[in-house]
Amino acid sequence: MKPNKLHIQWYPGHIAKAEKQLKAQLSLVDAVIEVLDARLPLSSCYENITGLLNGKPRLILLNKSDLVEKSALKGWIEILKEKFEVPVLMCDAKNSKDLNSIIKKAIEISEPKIQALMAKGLLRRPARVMVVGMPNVGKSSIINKLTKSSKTKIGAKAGVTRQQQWVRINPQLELLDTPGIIPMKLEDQEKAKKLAFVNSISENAYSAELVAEELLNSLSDTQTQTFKKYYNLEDKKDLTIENIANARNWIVSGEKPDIERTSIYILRDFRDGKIGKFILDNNDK
Ligand SMILES: Nc1nc2c(ncn2[C@@H]2O[C@H](COP(=O)(O)OP(=O)(O)O)[C@@H](O)[C@H]2O)c(=O)[nH]1
Ligand SMILES: [Mg+2]
Repeated sequence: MKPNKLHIQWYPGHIAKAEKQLKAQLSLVDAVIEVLDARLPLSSCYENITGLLNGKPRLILLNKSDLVEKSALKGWIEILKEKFEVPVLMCDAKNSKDLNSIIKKAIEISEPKIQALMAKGLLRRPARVMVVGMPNVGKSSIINKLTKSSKTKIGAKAGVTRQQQWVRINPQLELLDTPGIIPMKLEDQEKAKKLAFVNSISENAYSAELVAEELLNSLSDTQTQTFKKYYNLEDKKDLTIENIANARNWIVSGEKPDIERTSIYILRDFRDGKIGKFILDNNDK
């Protein structure tokens, strides 16, 4: 039996451990690149990041830009710049075209830190940065792209755990090759739901049916039309899992709509960007 209300669970023990690990990684770098999912410019942000960074500069990347409308995303870039007072770039990690501007910006935001070291009499060294973000936003993809642009692994530095490798991107920039995973504190269930829509939350924490149902219910009128069109659903029919199952003929032996399979397909089609380009956050809250 499925529970009839979506509640996404999390595990406080894991959070404490993740936070500790993230803090250890952050102590090694001059600046961070925070990766967000462009479909959730607000909900994939980590509220406590400024506390955790303790003044370290941050560059925000709105990744998966290929899955949203460019014009809408440009608006969001301005909103985030104003809200957080940090540079914000869009990014498509499936592509290499954004790499140069990311590298350039990462060097730029780290420069004051390097200048401060030099003012203390130290020699100039490359800026050290790391990528952080919630699960599945594209951290590893971005690290891979950046790393491929330069293959110089420079190994562990003193005081660095053996698994932590640094990659020299260019003479001015070194990247930690392991991403910092932002611990999920899901007090805010509205946010948790949205993160589940884009697969940022472990699928063990919820039932596909409830998440698919919430996704369908959360859509704007225009987005609902886009879904109906994709699944060939008549306009007069409501956008429900059952109606989609019937329209697609996803039926279990006998005549019953296969709700479970349909839910999984809806989430997969949505996450793959097959249905359309959607931004799921609103700027009014
Ligand atoms: N469409 C699209 N998919 C992406 C992009 N970046 C990453 N992905 C996909 O998102 C999933 C999670 O990416 P990954 O780099 O493993 O995320 P991580 O958990 O943050 O390290 C993978 O299936 C990637 O192929 C992007 O810019 N666009
Ligand atoms: Mg990863």
